[in-house]
Amino acid sequence: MSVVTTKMQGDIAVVTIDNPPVNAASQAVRQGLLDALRATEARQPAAVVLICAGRSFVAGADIREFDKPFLEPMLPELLNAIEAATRPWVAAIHGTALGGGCELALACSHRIGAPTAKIGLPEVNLGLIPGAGGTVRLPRLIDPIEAARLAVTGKPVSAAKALELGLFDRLAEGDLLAAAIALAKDAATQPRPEPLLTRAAPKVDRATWDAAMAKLTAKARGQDSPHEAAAALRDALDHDGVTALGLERARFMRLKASPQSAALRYIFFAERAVGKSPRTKDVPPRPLARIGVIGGGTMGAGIAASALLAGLGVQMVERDTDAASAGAARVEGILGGALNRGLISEAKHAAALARFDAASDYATLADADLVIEAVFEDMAVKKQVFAALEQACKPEAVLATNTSYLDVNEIAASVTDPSRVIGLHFFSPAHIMKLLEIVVPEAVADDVLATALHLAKTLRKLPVLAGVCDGFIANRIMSSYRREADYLLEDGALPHEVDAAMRAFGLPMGLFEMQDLAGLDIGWAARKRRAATRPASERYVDIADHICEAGHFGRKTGRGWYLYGPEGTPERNPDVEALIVAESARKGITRQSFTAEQIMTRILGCMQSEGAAILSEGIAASREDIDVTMVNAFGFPRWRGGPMFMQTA
Ligand code: 3H9
Repeated sequence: MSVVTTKMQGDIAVVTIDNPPVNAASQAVRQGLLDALRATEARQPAAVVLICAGRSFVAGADIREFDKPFLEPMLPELLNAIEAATRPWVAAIHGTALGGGCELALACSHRIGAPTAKIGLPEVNLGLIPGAGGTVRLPRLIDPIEAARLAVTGKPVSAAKALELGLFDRLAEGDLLAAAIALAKDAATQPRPEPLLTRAAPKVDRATWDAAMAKLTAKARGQDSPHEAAAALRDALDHDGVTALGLERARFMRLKASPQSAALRYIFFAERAVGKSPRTKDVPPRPLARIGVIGGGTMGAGIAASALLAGLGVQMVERDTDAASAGAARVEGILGGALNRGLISEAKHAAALARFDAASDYATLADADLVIEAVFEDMAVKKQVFAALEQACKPEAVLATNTSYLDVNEIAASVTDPSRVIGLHFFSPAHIMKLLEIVVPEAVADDVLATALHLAKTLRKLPVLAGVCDGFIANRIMSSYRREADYLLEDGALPHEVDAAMRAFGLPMGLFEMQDLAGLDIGWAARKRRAATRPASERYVDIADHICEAGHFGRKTGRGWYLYGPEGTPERNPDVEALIVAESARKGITRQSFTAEQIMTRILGCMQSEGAAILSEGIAASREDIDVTMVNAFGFPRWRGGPMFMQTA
C-alpha cells in the first residue's frame, strides 16, 4: 500500500500520509505527496486537507536517509510546488510537526492543530538548520524573533502557543479531520493568502536582532548549529525568499557534512538503541503500580518524586518517624516546585500526593511491586535492608539497589531468591536526570530485567544496561579520568587549567569545580573505604586527602580546590597550588606545563581506554551504551558524540 493516499470527502480532497512510526518524510512519502499534488491539481477539488495517520504529523525529514545521496523528489522543490498549488492546502496537525514536517505545514496555505499538537524546528539538535524553507517561510509568517527562537533553540511550541504566534490558523475542537475540512471549505471561498516565499521580508532593527540572537545562542557552548540557524534567519530577512532559500540550502548541505552533525545524529540513534535486551523479547514485565523507596535523602526523595510524577504509587520507608517526615517534606518540596513552575496542574499535584506515604515500618511495603533502596553506600547496611525487604515484601516483588558502585551480585546473593534483585542506578537529582543505569547481576530473572526496563519507560528515563563491576559504566569511567586529572596536577597542571581545558572542550564544568560543588568529603570517604584493597603499586595522588584533612570540603566550607567568597565564584586557592607543587617535589616529579589540548588529550584518552576495557569485559554491550552514559551523566558534549564515537569518527 502506498504511504500517501488521496480520497475525496465531498468536494475536499483528503491526502493522508501513513508512514509509521513518525511519518518521516522519506523518499516514498515525498514521491507520494508529489503524486497527490499532481492528482489534485488535475482534479481541482475545492481544497485539499493534508493529514497523517498514526501518532503524529510528519516528525521531520527521514534522518536515516542523510548518510546516503538524496533521492528525488527533494523536499525543498516539493514544498515549493505545494505552496504554488492552485487550490488551498490545509495541514491538519496532531502529535508533532517537526523539522521537515513543520516546513511542510508552512508550505500549505493554512494550518490547523489538535490542542495537544506540538510544532517546531529541532534541526539544531542534529547539528543542522532547517533545509526546506523553514528559516525563510517562518519569519514571513510570524514575528521573526519568535521564528528565530524556534529554529535557534530547537524547542517546539504547544498548539496554544502556535495559535498565539499565528503559526496555526485554528485549533481543532473535537475531531481533527472534521475541523480541517471545515477550515478547507472556508479557505475555498476566500482569497488565497500570498505564498510565504514571495512575501517581502519583515524589517527588524539590527541592534534589536543582534541582542535577541546573542541571548538565544548563549547556551550553544561550542555547538555551531544554533549560530548557523541565527545566521540563516538573518539571511532570510536580508534577501528575497528565493535567494534566501538558496542560501539556506547551501548552509544545510554544509552542516549535513559536518562532524558535529554526524556526532549529533549518531547520539540521536544511540539513545534510541540502548536499553534493549534480547533477554526481554516477548517477556512481559511484572505488574508495576506501587513502588517502595528506602531512604528519604536527596536521592530517595528524587526517585520517589519521579515515580509519583509518572503516576505510580510510592511508599517511602525511613529508619524512624522523624526521618520519614523529613523525607516526605523533601518529596513534597519537589512536587510543590513542579506545581509552582507550572509543570504540573493542581489536580496532578494533588493526585501525586494522594498516592504517596512515608513511614518507618517495613510492613507498609507489603503491597509494593518493586522496591528501590537508596540508603548509605555500605555493603553491610545494604544487606540489612535487603534482609528486611525479604521479610516485608511479597515474594514476587522486585528488589532493587540504587548503589553507584557496590557489587550487586553480592547483594543479590544475600537474599533467598537472588533472581529478584537488580541494580537501578539513578543520577542526582533523580527527578530531573534522564539516565538510568540498569545493573544486571548474574542471577537476575528475565522478567525482573523486563520490569526494570518497563519502570525506566514509565519514568521516561533513558535506560542503559551495565554489567557488575566497581562503578559500572558511569562511575568507573568517571573514577578513571578523575585519577588522570590528579596525575596531571602532580605532573605540572593546576586545577584551574584542567577545569578551563574541560570547559573549552564543551563540558559544562571542570572536574575540580564539580568536586567542590558535590563536596570533597564524599570522595574522601570512598577513598578511605577502598584504601585497604588498593594495590600498593598503584600510583596514588594524595592532594585531595590533604585538603580534606585540613577540614576543607569545597563550596560548603568556603574552601576546597578553590576559594569561595560571598559571591560564590571560585577563585584560585594559593594554599592548594602550593600543596600541589610541594607534592610534585616530594615525589621527585619535574613539573611541566600543559596546553588545554594536551590536558584534554590525556583526559579523553583515559575515558576511551577505560571505555575499551568496559567493552572488552562485557560490562557494556556497545560503544553506544558508553557514549549515551557519558553524554547524559556527565554532560559530555552531545555534539562530540561521546568518547567512543570520537575515537572512531
Ligand atoms: C529535518 O527535518 C531536516 C529538514 O529541515 C530538511 C530536509 C531537507 N527520521 O524518539 P522515538 C524514529 S531533520 C527517521 O523513540 P518518541 C526513531 O529512530 C529532522 N526516523 O519516539 C525511532 O525508531 P526506532 C527533524 C525517526 O515518541 C522511532 O522513530 N526532526 C525520525 O519518543 C520512534 O522515535 C527531528 O529532529 C526521523 N526524523 O518521539 C525529530 N524521528 O523505533 C526527531 C524519529 O527504530 N524525532 N524516528 O528506535 C524526535 O524528536 C522524536 O522521535 C519524536 C517522537 C518527538 C518525533
